[in-house]
Amino acid sequence: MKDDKLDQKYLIVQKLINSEINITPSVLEMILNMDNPHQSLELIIREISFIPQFHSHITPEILKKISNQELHRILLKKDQISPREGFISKNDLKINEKERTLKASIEPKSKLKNQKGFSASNSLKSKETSRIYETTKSHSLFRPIAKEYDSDYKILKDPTGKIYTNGDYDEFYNMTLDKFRNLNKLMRKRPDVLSATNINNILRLSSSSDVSTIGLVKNFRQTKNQNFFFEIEDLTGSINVLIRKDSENQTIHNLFNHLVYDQMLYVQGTYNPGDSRNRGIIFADYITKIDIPTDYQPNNSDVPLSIALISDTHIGSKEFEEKLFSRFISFLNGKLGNAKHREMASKIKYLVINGDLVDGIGVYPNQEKDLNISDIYKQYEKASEFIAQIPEHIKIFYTAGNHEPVRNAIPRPAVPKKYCEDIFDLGVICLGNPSYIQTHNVNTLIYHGESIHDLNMLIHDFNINEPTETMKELLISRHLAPVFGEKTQIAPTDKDWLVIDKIPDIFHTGHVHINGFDRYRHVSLVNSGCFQAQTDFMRSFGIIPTPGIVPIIELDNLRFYPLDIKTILN
Ligand code: D5M
Ligand code: FE
Ligand code: ZN
Repeated sequence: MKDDKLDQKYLIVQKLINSEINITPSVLEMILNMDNPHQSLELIIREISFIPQFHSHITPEILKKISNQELHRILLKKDQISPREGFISKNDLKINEKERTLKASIEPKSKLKNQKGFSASNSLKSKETSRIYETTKSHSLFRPIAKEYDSDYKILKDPTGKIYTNGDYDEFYNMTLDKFRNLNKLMRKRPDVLSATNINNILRLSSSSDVSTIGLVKNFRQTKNQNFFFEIEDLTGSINVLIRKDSENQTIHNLFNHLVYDQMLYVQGTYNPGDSRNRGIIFADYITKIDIPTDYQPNNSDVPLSIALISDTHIGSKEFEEKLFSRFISFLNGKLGNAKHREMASKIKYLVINGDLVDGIGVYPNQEKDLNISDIYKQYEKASEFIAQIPEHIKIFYTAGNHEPVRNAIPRPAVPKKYCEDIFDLGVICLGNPSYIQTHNVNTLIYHGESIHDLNMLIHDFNINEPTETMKELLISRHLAPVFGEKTQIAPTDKDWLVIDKIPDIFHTGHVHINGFDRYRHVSLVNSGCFQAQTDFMRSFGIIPTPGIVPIIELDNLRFYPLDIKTILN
């Protein structure tokens, strides 16, 4: 081979590496034999990106899909080659079965879906759904890495089908019992909880003693002298607790400031038995909530994939930000933004839609005037039109928010198939609220966020603009709706589905329509904002939503990017 041909070959292979395209030796040779290999290659790349079967390998078979005439037209138009018809004849393009594919692209080493050959990936696709398979129509350089990997997920928890309730007293009782038992178990895992006695056993003591116990907060107030007074109860009784305000410990002040009824506390101190006039009381020197360990180590994936988290699109509402949402879908298809955006989109393997996908009907009084689609089936039809445009290699999980056509009380089952059959058929996994999923080893707790407002109302430090602060308190409580009897409707079920027994790696909420990103003890906290502009209802509350910002989390290192769709240039 002449030196300049070797150089050409080197440059062409480099270009293919940069474009993450594989090529067979015969096609490479064919291109090198053209008059202007570089321009020809570019034309071929552009043209084959329109071929649905093209994945990431230029093979004779793929070239065959470009009709002779078409290829001639492209190549001749630019005067690239003399019309040496032979090289694109059917015979010349016959696939050589033994031909080895040149590894021009840097393929991930493990868990490749198509390790045995590139043809496998095509056959794996197309069965499951009718979502789009090729995402590269207008961006020949968009080759999603995520397409190279099989999805690897588990539904760890989904209340759907397990939460029927009659609303009777026994069910409330059983749920509270379950809440107590589970939270008690979690509290006892703390290393500083050495021994904890039943409250009834403490009440029986007749002399002053050192004690420790665990209970749910029944009452609390600050006394005249600004000391903190609590009453806690367990399954055996209730007891008063006092902790001095002059305690050195700032965390006690924070704990008290963030206290709500029904939260679980561990109390350690000296018990002073009562007398005929006063009940016994614990003078506490140490109090704590359950919390999560300071050294919690999150799980991560060993493959470079990402999860995108959205919620509150409110399709059917006049305020649905349709253009913004379409832009997000273009982004997922590698058709929005620059190379960096395409790289980000390329890794997305999972998408969570955390409730309020549709605006629903009859969710609040006079909702009709806020709707431009007032039929729930048509709202879902519209939703499925969008979802159908999401690349098929992205696995979608959809949980039920308070606008979905399903009961309002939590835990809430998945939207019944009769409403969203099209979405089911597109391979979307419909789940209840809350749900727990595992994607490539990373655990995500998906909760719409109903109780966030309750905590914001009850705790001065919290407000709607900083949802992750409230989310931290939910984690510290190890419960998604720690306070009972506020605005959040909680359905009585024998098991308390709202206990956070398993520490999530990602905790995802929506509902407030305001983005938030933070970390708490290595747990990623995300509120995914919305795709709905401010409604009259929000205006009346002074709520300023943050539509079009999508949190994307890399599963291999848990780094997150708040992708602001509004600011991406085309
Ligand atoms: O919630 C729409 C918006 O209204 C969102 O910003 C949360 C807010 N919202 C919802 N419920 C409440 C309560 N109970 N108090 C205060 N603010 C609330 P959506 O669920 O989409 O209708
Ligand atoms: Fe919403
Ligand atoms: Zn909501």
